[in-house]
This record gives sequence, structure tokens and C-alpha cells, in this order.
Amino acid sequence: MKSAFPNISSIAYEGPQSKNPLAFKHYNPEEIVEGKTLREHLRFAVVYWHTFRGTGSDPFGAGTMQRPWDDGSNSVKNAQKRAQVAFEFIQKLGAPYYCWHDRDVAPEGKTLAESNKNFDAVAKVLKEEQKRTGVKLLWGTANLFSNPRFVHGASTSCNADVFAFAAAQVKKAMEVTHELGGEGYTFWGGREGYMTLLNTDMKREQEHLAKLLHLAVGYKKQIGFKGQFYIEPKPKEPTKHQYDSDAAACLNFLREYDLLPHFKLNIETNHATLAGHTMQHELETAGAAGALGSIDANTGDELLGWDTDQFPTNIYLTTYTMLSVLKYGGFTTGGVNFDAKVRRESFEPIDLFYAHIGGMDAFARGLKIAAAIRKDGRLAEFVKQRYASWDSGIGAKIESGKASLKEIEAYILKKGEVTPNTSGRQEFLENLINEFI
Ligand code: XUL
Ligand code: CO
Repeated sequence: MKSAFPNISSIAYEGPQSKNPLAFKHYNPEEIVEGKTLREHLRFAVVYWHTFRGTGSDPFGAGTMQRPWDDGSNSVKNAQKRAQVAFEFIQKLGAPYYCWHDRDVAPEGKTLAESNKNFDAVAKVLKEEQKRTGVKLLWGTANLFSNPRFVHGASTSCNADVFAFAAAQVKKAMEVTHELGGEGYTFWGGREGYMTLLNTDMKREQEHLAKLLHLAVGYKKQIGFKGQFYIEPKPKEPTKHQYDSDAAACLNFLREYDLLPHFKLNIETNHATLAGHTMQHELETAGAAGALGSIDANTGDELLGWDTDQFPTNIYLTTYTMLSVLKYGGFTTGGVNFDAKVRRESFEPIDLFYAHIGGMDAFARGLKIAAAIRKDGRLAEFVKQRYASWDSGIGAKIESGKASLKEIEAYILKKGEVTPNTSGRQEFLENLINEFI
């Protein structure tokens, strides 16, 4: 096949002094941090949807992207060719993984049977390309939101036939993920929510969502798929309220419906900010529950209130993200998946390289800074000391469940007033972080 990026060779690590915009300044995949290579820590993935299907259209105008390899048709042949281009890109970038929705990789047919046939025909090429390049599938997912049939949701639709269609689509997407050796499968609740409660039986809809997930858990066992299931929280967009609104809501939902042992969370930065949280908050919420699985790396714009899916370049963001990831033991099945798109104005193919190189370098820096903060130890020691009163005496007794309410009362009556004796030292800690950035 003719190269789609003939003037670009494999992106190399050239170090922080390099002025080459097509080189990594910080992402040296072989460098060891905390006993693992950067490649093993970060497990970068390229998304098929934004990177190879994004047109640059917005509510005010048509697409702008120049993608000379794409003939613009909805044919299987074009999809297969696009797959080869995708792998040329991913391989040149040096990302070890990629992710897709079923409908990104292959065109939807007139019937589900035809769609499945198209999907198989493209999956064959994906499999060949994975073998040729060594690039692996981090996770697959089904697009249960673009087609008008999903107008009222997929598993949460008021129409049982729509549920059936969605379930069949999930079944097929799981099979193809399994066939391609995928390491995970994600459920993002595209339109699983409501626009108005006036027409919505919320309890019934949530039960139906749980039903679909239970069916998927059962089928996973049946086909022997060992990959990790993820739920990806997002509070709104496209619906006014999505049921998987944030990490805490997802965890509660999973617990309520006995699904928690089967799922981890895939935390996305711009979704966290739409929920009124920081990425760090969402990661800590997931991590504390033992459910931090993977991340969709991107960022929003502080002045815009929607899901702009920009490439992450903010070193504080990547540092705090990697501090949480390292704290909870690092990625096992998950990774850093760039669910991000180049701006509508960045329409040349080369912009795809600049965007990913910048994101990978930002995460490499974040990882190294986080590791340095951990090695230094002052931050962790501060937090440990802050809770020292719980390590002995009455604190330890309460924590271990050995103190009754009566005993606690007796203790404090004897002790008398308690005066605040430890400062939170926020400014001191912020300065400490800046020592490393
Ligand atoms: C939408 C979003 C999705 C999921 C996969 O905001 O993040 O692309 O990551 O369905
Ligand atoms: Co996402």
C-alpha cells in the first residue's frame, strides 16, 4: 500500500534539548521509572473515532479535515484501506494500543446482519494489521448513540426492541474484541439518561441498563473473554443527565445491581470536569474502591462548558493523574487512551502527529514528576503525619472497632476541649509540588 504519511518516519525520542517537532522530548519508551519502562507504565492508545473518523464538523459548519487517503465513501473497501492507514499512523507514533467503536471501523449496513458482515470484513484487516505491527487492542466498544434508533437511549430506551438491537450489537462487538485479543471492553452510556423526567421511568430504565450489563457478564464467561469490563462515567452530553454521571454514581449503581466485581471504571478528564470534579477527584474515588481501571486522556477548555476533547498538555494535570495512578498500583489491563481530537482548525494530517506527540510527552513528564514526588517522600509523609492521631490511643481503638460510643464519650469528657493543632498547609504543599515541576 502507498504510504499515507510519506514524509514522516517513526517518531524517535530525542531528549529535552531537541527542537524537532516530530520527536519525543520526554517519552523515552525504554526509560525505567519505579521498576517499569515508560511504555509499560503508560500503555498509550490511539482512538479510532476522533483520529480516523473525525471530520472536524461542528454545529455551525461542515468538516474541515484533509484526509487524502479516505475516498469519503461508506464502502467496506474504504474502511479496510483506512484501517491500514490507521496502523501506519499508530506504528509510526509508537503507541502500543488502539481502541474503537464497532461503527468507527466498519460501515453500518441496512440490517444488523449486513452491519455484522461489514464488521467482520474490516476486523479481518484489523487482525492482519495488528499482527503485522504488534499494535494491540486496549478495548472495544459499541456505538449505541449515533443511529436515530437510539434517540431515547439504548438499553434504557422506552422501546424493548431498541434494547434488543443494542444487546445484539454489544454481543457482536464483544465477539470481535475477543477475536482481536482485546484487553478490555468499555460501556459508555451514550444516550443512557434522560432529557426530561416528565416522560421517564428512571427506576425501570436503570434496571434495564443493569440487565444489559448482566447479560454481557454472562456472555463474557460463555465465550471465554478474559478482558476487563469498564464503565466510563459522564454526567451529560448528549443527554441532559446521564445515569453514569460520575465515578461515585457509577460505583453506587454497580453495587446496587451486584455488578461491582465485574467492572472497573474508565475515567475521562473532560467528563470529570463536566461533572464539576477534577480528574484527580474521580481517580481517587475510583481508586479507593479498587475500581480504577483505565483513563481516557484529554482535557476540556476552562472557558467552555462542553466536552471539547482536547489533547492534554497541562503538566499539573498529568502529574496529578499519574500520582493517583501510581498510588493505586499502576495500570494492569488499562492505559492512557487519547480520547481527544485535533481542533477543527488543525486540519492537516501532520497535526495528528503533533497532537499525539504532545500528549505522550505531557504524560511522560507527569509520570516522571509523580515518581520524583513519591521518591522524595515529603508529600506522603505529610499526609501520614496529618492522620497520626489515628495510629495509636483512642484513634486506633475507634478504627479497629474496639471503642463503644460510651467509652468514646468517657474519653472526651475526661480530656476536655479539643483545639485545632495541625495546619492543613495547602500553600506549603502547593509550593512543594512546584519544586518538581
Ligand atoms: C464520549 C466518549 C466516548 C467513549 C467511548 O464522550 O468519551 O467516545 O470514550 O464510547
Ligand atoms: Co471517552
